[in-house]
Amino acid sequence: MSSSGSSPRKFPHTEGNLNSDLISFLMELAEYENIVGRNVFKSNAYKTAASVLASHPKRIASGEEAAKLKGIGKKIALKIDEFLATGKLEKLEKIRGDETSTALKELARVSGVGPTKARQLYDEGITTIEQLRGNPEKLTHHQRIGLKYLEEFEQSIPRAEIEALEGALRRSLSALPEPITLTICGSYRRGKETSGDIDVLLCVKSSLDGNATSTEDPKTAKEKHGKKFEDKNLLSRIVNLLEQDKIVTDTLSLGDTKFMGVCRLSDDTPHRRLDIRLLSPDQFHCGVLYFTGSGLFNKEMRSVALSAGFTLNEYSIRPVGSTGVAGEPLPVTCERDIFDYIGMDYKEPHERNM
Ligand code: 8DG
Ligand code: CA
Ligand code: CA
Repeated sequence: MSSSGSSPRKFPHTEGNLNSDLISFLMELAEYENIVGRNVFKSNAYKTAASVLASHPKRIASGEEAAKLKGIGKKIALKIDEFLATGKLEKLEKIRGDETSTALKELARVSGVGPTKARQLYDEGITTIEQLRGNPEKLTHHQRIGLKYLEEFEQSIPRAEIEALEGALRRSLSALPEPITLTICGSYRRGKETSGDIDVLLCVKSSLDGNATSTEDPKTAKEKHGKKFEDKNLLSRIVNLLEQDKIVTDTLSLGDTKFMGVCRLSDDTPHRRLDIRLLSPDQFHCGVLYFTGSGLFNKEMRSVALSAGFTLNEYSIRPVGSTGVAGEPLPVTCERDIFDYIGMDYKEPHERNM
């Protein structure tokens, strides 16, 4: 999320929600704190409050009532009171009229331009997208591609298009000699009707166990291979194949296990942001859990894990001893195992939309 920045499409779905006016002013403040204030902590506090209201079944009548909900503090309650009483927020009126804030927000629309880069550009006298187009030398490769497809990347992706793309990806990958499993995660896996980008997780059986020689202790083998794939070129072979098949059109960055780029289903559909991760079988389920999100759900789940004595990340779940040192990764055969370890009721992907 850090690299894509905050954009309107990230806002919770507010249409028809009883508190949609409150949610949208909270998300506007979250965006302001992220891009202009560069305060992730404050930004997240607003995002959490917005998400709490998005899943609240009743219309909020006062700040006091809102403050009773977990995730909404006193300061936000005061803003809710001000909004309910006057229909607006003094702070937001100021922000909207402020040229610096407006310029920074505008620049941060570009994929790859985060709060720091936006500020740097602004300090160099760049305040509009048009000026940015006239000064491409100020941008990295990623940011240039972000600028090139600015309007296309801002269009949300219908579910049916991702379904079709999933089929196209599978057909393409079937040309590889090694069997690969493909799971599209992110908002798509959470059942959303539209998505901001496409998050693809790939898993191959060719890594750790397959490559350790029979006399090698598996633990030594793991250390030696550093959890990387023996075939360092696998992901670039995959990307080449997707380019040949006219699915991938541009590369933003490519490593051994992570690809960020651009794809297109056909000449009639917009260019879309595509993220691909290559995971080994032992990392797969923690990876699927993490990349399914939502980001706020992950945050919540990690804190449940910590209270239960585990540390959870995109690769593994590990017990944390009384000394605070994390132990070896625990065996995981499905997502449910992870919920079981930490004593949390299993949630289907569509129940993780917070
Ligand atoms: P969207 O693309 O439709 O807007 O929503 P999304 O699929 O939920 O968001 P995403 O930005 O594509 O991220 C995919 C998942 O990755 C997200 O659901 C949860 C996980 N994730 C975190 N933290 C972060 C982070 O800091 N950056 C990114 N890129 N992903 C993160 O939990
Ligand atoms: Ca996504
Ligand atoms: Ca993504």
